[in-house]
Amino acid sequence: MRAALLVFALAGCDATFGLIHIPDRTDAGIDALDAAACSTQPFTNARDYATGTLPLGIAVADVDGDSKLDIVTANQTGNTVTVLLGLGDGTFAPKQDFDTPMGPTGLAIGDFDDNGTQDVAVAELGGNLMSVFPGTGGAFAARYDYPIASATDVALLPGVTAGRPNLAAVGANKLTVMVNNGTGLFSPNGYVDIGDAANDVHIDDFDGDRKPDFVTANIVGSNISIGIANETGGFAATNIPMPMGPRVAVTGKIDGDERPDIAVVSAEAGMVSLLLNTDGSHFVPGMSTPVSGSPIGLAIGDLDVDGDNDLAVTNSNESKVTLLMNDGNGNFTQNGVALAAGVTPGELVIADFDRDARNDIAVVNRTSGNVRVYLGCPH
Ligand SMILES: [Ca+2]
Ligand SMILES: [Ca+2]
Ligand SMILES: [Ca+2]
Ligand SMILES: [Ca+2]
Repeated sequence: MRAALLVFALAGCDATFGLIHIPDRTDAGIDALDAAACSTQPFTNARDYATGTLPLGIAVADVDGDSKLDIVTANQTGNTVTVLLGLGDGTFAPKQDFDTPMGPTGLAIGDFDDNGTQDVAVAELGGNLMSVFPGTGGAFAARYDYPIASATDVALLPGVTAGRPNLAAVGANKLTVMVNNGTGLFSPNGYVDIGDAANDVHIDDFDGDRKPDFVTANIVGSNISIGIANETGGFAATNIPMPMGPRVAVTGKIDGDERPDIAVVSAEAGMVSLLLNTDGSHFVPGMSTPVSGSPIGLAIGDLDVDGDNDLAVTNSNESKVTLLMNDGNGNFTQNGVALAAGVTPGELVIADFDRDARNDIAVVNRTSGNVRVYLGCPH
């Protein structure tokens, strides 16, 4: 597809100015160039899309219901949520911004009121608020703001109340469960004590009982908290020490069995660590991989189409993204050269934006104030 567009664009220039030489290059020739570039770096085709100022959180969903994935960011000093609507070919329309009250840092997307549109929940560290934007299919109805003990990040707790998701907001040393009343309105239902300065929360079912469990990465505590859901809607939480400064803990199958494992990135220690799920309630340390440049973002997904989960890490001080490839057993090796990012790359996500069955990567560049999207090869 890219080859065809390239030829068309060059032909257009020639017709207008009559000066630009059209290379005698066939689609097959361009495909060969693509293949050569792809052999050393499987994510070659990067584009930037402006967001609000200081984008911290990023999430992916089909916000406007056109079956094409969209990107949403939480912009702390911009005090906005940016929506980038996907065009389905790996490119995105210019941003639309929606105002938030108090400096958003993290977000979650889901259909909270079960009306068929994607809604957005935003954690706002600046005001200890959680705001909910009911989706109208590309835009949002009037926002609801919920005071909360502390909110740095928020995640969906799926299917708890009549199929409608609850939300788990984390900040400071608390996880707050926000219970959905069934219409997309939420009320707090107590706290779970977790490690200090929780920066990130992810949800998975670690013990296979179909009740969603959580993991949080806690910067000051230098630990992660794993919460296993009990029969009464509460959680039994355990803190596990990690290398200094954990920022993000993601979940997914890593070591070849069916149980979800955990990968953690620690910025000050410069380390990606694994915790392998042995029986649903016990985790053993796996391989540790040093990563330079104050790594603050981590995403999990299959980056080389071999069926197992790989990792993408942002090296925030080095303006790049490092890819760690899984051999299927939880042993990771760095793949090729790192991807060039903008200034201070932070959180990132892995998804297939151009619908070619190869995963792509989107990263927020905090200082640049944009999202860089890399398409998986070949294009
Ligand atoms: Ca869409
Ligand atoms: Ca909805
Ligand atoms: Ca569970
Ligand atoms: Ca793709």
